[in-house]
Amino acid sequence: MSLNPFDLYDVASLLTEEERAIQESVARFTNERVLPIIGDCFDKGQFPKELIAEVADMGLLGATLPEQYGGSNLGYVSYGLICQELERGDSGLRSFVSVQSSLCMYPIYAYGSEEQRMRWLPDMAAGKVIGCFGLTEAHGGSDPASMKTRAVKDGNEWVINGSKMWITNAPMADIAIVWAHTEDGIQGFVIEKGTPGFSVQEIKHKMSLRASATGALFFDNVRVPDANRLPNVKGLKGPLGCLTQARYGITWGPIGAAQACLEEVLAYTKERILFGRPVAATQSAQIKMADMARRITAAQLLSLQLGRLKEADKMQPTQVSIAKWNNCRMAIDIARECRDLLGGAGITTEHAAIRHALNLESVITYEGTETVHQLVVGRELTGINAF
Ligand code: TGC
Ligand code: FAD
Repeated sequence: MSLNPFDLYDVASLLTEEERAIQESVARFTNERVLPIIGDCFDKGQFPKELIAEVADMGLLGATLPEQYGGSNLGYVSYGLICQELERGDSGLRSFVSVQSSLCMYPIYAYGSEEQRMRWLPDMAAGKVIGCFGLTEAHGGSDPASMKTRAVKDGNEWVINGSKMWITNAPMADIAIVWAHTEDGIQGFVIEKGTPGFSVQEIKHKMSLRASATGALFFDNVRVPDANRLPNVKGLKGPLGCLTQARYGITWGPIGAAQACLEEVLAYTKERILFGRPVAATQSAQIKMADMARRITAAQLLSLQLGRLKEADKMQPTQVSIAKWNNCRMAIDIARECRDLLGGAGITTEHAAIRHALNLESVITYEGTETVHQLVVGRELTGINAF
């Protein structure tokens, strides 16, 4: 019996029936609704907003949260598979779901009051309220503790000044989760669109994640009520805890991007006749594609075990760093090699490889650059902080 080239180790057999069903339904959505339009969205630099309602109807926003808050109460392996199948379509769509679920709904759920949960989460799960997450500032995203954004208490309100840069979903967000220094350490605030002094500027001319909306946030004496402060966390561990959630999902996403690239070159090299034989019949092309399959297989097993650790509440941030580093590196290398195997045809968005390769330049940078994750692992091994 021949093996599935995209699942050589039969990872599907390690999934529950529910997990397989979710993967299949998101895969169908990607094939039928995302792939036909995404090259065009990337060309035009547009996020496909028309898909938000469908993504919400499928229960993909806040998928791991309890149903009382609009979530789907799914396990973390299911969430990972959702990320994988969406990113097989495009990293931009997966980013939208990651930010909404792990960076916006998660902090409201984990650090918010019951009133805040009920106020925002059901509408966010329904895709009626879109969120963005403001941690990075222009002067140095790798070192968020150096943020300059400040919130000062004034009676029952907070006055926020500063700015945030490179914020996914910002141009279309109804609320922003913003992290600011206070007298009491870093705290999170929910800032609503239209609040006086709060403005958003779209970042244009991106060559990566073009089917995702990215912006900068500006706060000029923005006043928010104390009811919009997330009361249950203080310090850098608040935003870093959200990053751990999002990074976990990101370990799965690039597997989908790499699978899409491999699928494309397997078909292309069988059809492309050079020197009297298909490119797929050459030893060097086979070695390249075999090596891609090997790296994808290793990444699948890494993320699955990470997911099982997470479900058992045993996952450590260092383990997430290893998988984020490994799987982003695996996918960007594969996307670039696939672009090469497509020759000149590989440079347009008619084929997916260049779009994935360019997207992965962001994915390997955001949520902690490759270097940041290497240094997290180095710190774990040596006990010495080299940041
Ligand atoms: P450090 O001293 O290590 O830690 C400070 C406190 O935080 C705790 N902690 C964590 N908690 C949860 N998850 C983690 N991953 C954590 N890492 C650390 C830690 O225990 C400590 O708690 P406590 O109670 O002792 O105070 O902090 P550090 O200043 O040395 O920072 C280390 C470093 C460099 C790893 C951190 O600053 C870092 O991760 N930098 C990278 C920043 C980053 O990834 N930004 C991403 C912005 S969001 C984004 O990119 C979204 S992209 C869109 C999408 O997701 O699709
Ligand atoms: P810098 O931190 O300035 O890093 C520059 C270089 O220095 C990198 O190569 C880095 O690896 C290296 N470096 C850093 N520290 C060290 C060290 N100690 N030793 C050696 N080298 C080091 N942020 C948000 O808050 N919310 C979002 O929604 C969001 N979305 C994003 C979407 C996109 C498309 C992009 C590109 C970014 C997004 N980000 C977001 C920001 C992202 O998290 C940052 O870009 C990232 O954390 C890196 O920060 P930086 O760009 O300021 O680079």
